[in-house]
Parts: sequence; structure tokens; C-alpha cells
Amino acid sequence: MKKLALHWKILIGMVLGIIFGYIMLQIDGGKGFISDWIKPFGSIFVKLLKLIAVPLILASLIKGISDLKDISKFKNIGIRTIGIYIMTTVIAISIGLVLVNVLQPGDGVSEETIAKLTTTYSENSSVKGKIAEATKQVESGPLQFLEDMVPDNAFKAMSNNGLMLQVIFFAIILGISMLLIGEKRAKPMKDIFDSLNDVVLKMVDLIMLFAPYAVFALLANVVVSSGDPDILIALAQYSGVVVLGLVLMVVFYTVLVGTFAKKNPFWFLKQISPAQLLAFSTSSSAATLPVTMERVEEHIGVDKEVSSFVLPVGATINMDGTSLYQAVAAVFIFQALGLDLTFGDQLTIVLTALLASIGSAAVPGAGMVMLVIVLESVELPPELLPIGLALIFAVDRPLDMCRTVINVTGDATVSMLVAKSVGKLGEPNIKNWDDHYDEVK
Ligand code: DAS
Repeated sequence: MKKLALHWKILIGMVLGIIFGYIMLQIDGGKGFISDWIKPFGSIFVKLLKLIAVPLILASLIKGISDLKDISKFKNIGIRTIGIYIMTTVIAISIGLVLVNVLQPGDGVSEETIAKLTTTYSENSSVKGKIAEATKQVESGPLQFLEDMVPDNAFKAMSNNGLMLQVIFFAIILGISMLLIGEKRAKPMKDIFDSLNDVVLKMVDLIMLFAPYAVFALLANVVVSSGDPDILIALAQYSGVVVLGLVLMVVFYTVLVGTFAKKNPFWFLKQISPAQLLAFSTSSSAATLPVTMERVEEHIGVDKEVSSFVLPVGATINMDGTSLYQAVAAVFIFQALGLDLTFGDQLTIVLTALLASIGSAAVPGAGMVMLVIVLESVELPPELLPIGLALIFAVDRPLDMCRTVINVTGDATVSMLVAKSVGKLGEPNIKNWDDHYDEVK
């Protein structure tokens, strides 16, 4: 057991968690036991990862930018990153739309199921909360997201995980300013952030010692919190279309890695598997980001000059899995409710799902909040909104786990493509934990 590689230990923790959760579901009071005595260990783990996400973004971005010899390189990396992110997201949405129109999962939902889901979930506080949150975002102006990106207080930005784009904005400004004052004058600051970066990456190792036990707790809690089986079966077609689309995205990423990054796609998937397993267990790209960064930098060999920008930006604005899910869910809801969508509506979905996935926070369930934006863009009658979300609410958590894996995999893929394109894709340099992370150096 000691010599087992990290991803196997995490996988074993997940499987045992699912089995334990299923067993506890059969026992009276089992759900309460998990909620009181097991779930907290999963929550603590996610909090620890989020705790180091902000200092890691700050340190690695500032180090990455101040390591550059001139600003034009940073501009170059930035333009390529945003361009490839938009390309992969549009492809994800297109794959989702093709699948949902061809396979028509909404037509298979019976009137009885619609009535049952509506009764069960349309008044659900979480469903109503997501609609309220999305409606609040819609009321703001088209450039609100641009205004929200700029912090008015760096410490306030760093104290709120939901303001990651503001931390990135602040780190970029600070890094560029350090570059402009010249290496000699910036050296004291640079040394601090270089050292902070190494320290925080060591913290990732220590936290990851806890990972197998934490994913056991997370998965056990997911199993006991899932909806009743026959509803899950009624939505199996819809869930199947989303998962099929996500699997096709992984195939697409492996083609990109093999063709443009010139790396073995299976080697790539193995190297980022711990991050993917954590993304699945936590449903949070933000919580997974520290592990994604360490795997991409140390186990794949992407230079920090690239990863320190591409990955934090990707965790907040590049959500290919979420955008594909939003396209499928929107069309599924129209199909299930017997409403028509024109080809023009579907093109509108491409644009709004792109913007909605950019606006989705890197936290559990965010994709469903922004789905409301997509539904409103194709004029789903407001009174049908709660019913539409109620149709997909029961399976949203397991699908969130799956789409977060794709979000993280897409970010890692793009970081390799950008690194390769600017000559910054080197060899793995495992400074910290290797796959036998017990021997934390
Ligand atoms: N859970 C989100 C993430 O962290 C994705 C989503 O909600 O769709 O990537």
C-alpha cells in the first residue's frame, strides 16, 4: 500500500467511499452518521485546498511574469491562451448541441416524470436560489464582468475565493510593474514571491497526504445525498448525453496533446489523473487548482511562465465541460417541455453558453446557476424556469463532478499547447512529491 502511486490511493479512497455510502444508505440513520461524522473530513480537505489557492495564484503569477525578460512575451502568452480557450469552449458547446439534437433525450421523458420532478424540485430552495442568483447577474450591464474583474482592495480580493479573477488581475499588474522597474530593484520582492511559491507547493504535498481519506468522505456523502433511484433512471438518457459529450471532449484533448504538444496523450492523462480525481471528488476547479498547477508544472514540464497564467485564468473562465453541459441541458429542457428551438436559437446558445461558462464560478453547482442565463437567452417563459431546472436538478451533482473533470483537463491541455507554442514545454522536474508522495522531500 505504501508504494502505491497517488492516483491509485485516491481512486481506492473514492471506490471505498462509494461502497461505504451505499451500505450506509441501507442502514437506518446511516445518512445522518455520514453527515455528522464523515462529511466534515471532506469539507476540511476542500477548505485546505482553497486556503492555498489564492497565495499560490499570487506567488506563481508574480514569479511567472517577473521571470519574463520582456512584456511582449506575456502579451504573446495571454493572446494565445484566450484564443485557444475560446476555441475549445466553442467546440465543446457544438459537440453538446449536435449530440442533444441527434439523440433527443428530452423526448424520452414521460409526462409522469415531468410532473414528479416538478412537484419534487420546482419549489426546492436550492433551485430557487440558483434562479435568484442568475437573475441578479442578468440585471447587471454587459460589461459588469469587466468591472468585477478589477479589485478596489487587494486584501478584500484575496480574502474571497469567489474573486479569483480580481486576484489574477492584481497579480498581473504587480508582476508587470516589477518587470518594469528592473531586476535589481525588484529583486527583494521577487525573492519573496519565489520562496512563497515553493512553500505553497510544499503545502500542496502535505495536504495531498490527506487526499485518499478526504475523497472517501466526499464520495460517501455524495452517495447518501443523491436523489431517489427511479428519478436518476428517468434522467439516464439526459445524463448519458452529457457524459458522452464530456468523453468526446477528452478524446479531443488527447488529439490536441498528441498533434500539437507532441506528447503521448495517455502519458498526459496519467500525469494529471490526481487533479482529475480531485476535480471529480470536489466538483470545484478552484479547490483543484493547486494540484493541477503542481501536476502540470512538475509532472508534465510546462514552464511556470506559462502555467502560472494559463491555469488560474482557465480555472475561472475556461469551463469546457460546463459549457457543453449548459448546451445539452438547455435543449433537453425545451425538448422535455415540448417547446421548439429554431436554428437561430441554437446559435444563440453557442454564444450565451460561451459567456455563461466564462461567468461561472469555479465552485460546485455554478454551472447550473449560469444555465439560467442560457435559458433566458432563448426565451424560455419565466414561469417555466423553475420547472426546467427541476427537470435536471436531481442529477446535477454527479454531472457537476464529471464536467469539473473536463474543465480541469481542458485547462491542463491548453497550458501544454501554449507552452509548446512559445517553446516553454520542457521535461518533468519533480521537485516535490513524486507519485509515492509519502516520501515528501
Ligand atoms: N463545479 C464547477 C467547477 O468548479 C463547474 C460547474 O459547476 O459546472 O468547474
